Amino acid sequence: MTDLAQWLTTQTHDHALASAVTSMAAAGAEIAGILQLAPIAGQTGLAGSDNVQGEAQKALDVITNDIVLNHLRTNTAISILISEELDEAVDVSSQGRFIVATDPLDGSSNLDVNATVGTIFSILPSAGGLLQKGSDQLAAGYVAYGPAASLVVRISGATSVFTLDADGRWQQTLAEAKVPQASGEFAINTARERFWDAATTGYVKESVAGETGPAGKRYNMRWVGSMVADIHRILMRGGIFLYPLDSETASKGGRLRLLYEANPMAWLVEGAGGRSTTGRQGILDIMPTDIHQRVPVILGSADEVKRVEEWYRRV
Ligand code: P6P
Repeated sequence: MTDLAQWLTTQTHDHALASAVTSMAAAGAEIAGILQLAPIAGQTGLAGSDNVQGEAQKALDVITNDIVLNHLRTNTAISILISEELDEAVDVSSQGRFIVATDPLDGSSNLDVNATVGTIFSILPSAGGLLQKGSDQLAAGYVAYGPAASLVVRISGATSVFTLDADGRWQQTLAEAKVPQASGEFAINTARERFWDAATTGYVKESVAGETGPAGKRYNMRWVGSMVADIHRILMRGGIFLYPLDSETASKGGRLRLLYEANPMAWLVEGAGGRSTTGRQGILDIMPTDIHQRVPVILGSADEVKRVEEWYRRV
């Protein structure tokens, strides 16, 4: 079985870039161990502080951010860390060639109910500065802490999946993830319907109409409320994830963050043959204006994403 180190040699000749991925994978392996015991250690509660998003930080949001930072500080290839949990970008190594943007524990509100959460990361060239398009990413990945710990990572080729073994090593369990072009499964928080725009409303209504409607097939709905869990399902069996711009999130530009949620997920999904958009623009084409910028996120099976884009052209 191929492990992460062996796979990386087939994906890049840039040992420094490979080491940046390796550092994030090592942080993920350490976090996996901590999460398994967190309820016993009493670490699923609040930290008593808020992050830059104004969201109450879980103790593990802070702990996992520190773990990521500790791993990156040992790697001179890393120049800067951008994190959901840090108001400002943090300098790591002056001669580093890569910027890492991360959500160290996405979906942490699900920790209390033991649902899958994750660490998401994006790796960009330091030369490009803090604000670069997603298409400038050099690598991206996430670790899904579920029944198994899964590392999903892409440099510039295929999106590949690794599973953490009993010795703490990442063993390749899927060489090339493929998002099926067609799907009958959508993921959206339907409790927000009253805030949706006409395109989202039209797309969901068509899907719910099933065989009797214009889509002409039956749909199912899944929503974990943890982006890593929902995206991993879509990478594994297809589907479409929607957190569209709505009347409540419009003033902030959307709900999910561009640099360390939308961009890395778009990189991974497109590397697996899927498609990503805000509804009106490709996610990877967005020029960021702020390191914590929020954007609408619609991504997954190409046929479904194209149907949403058609709705945005129509209304
Ligand atoms: P809602 C988790 O807080 C998160 O940032 C994503 O992981 C997830 O997809 C989304 O928010 C869930 O949002 O509105 O359903 O709680």
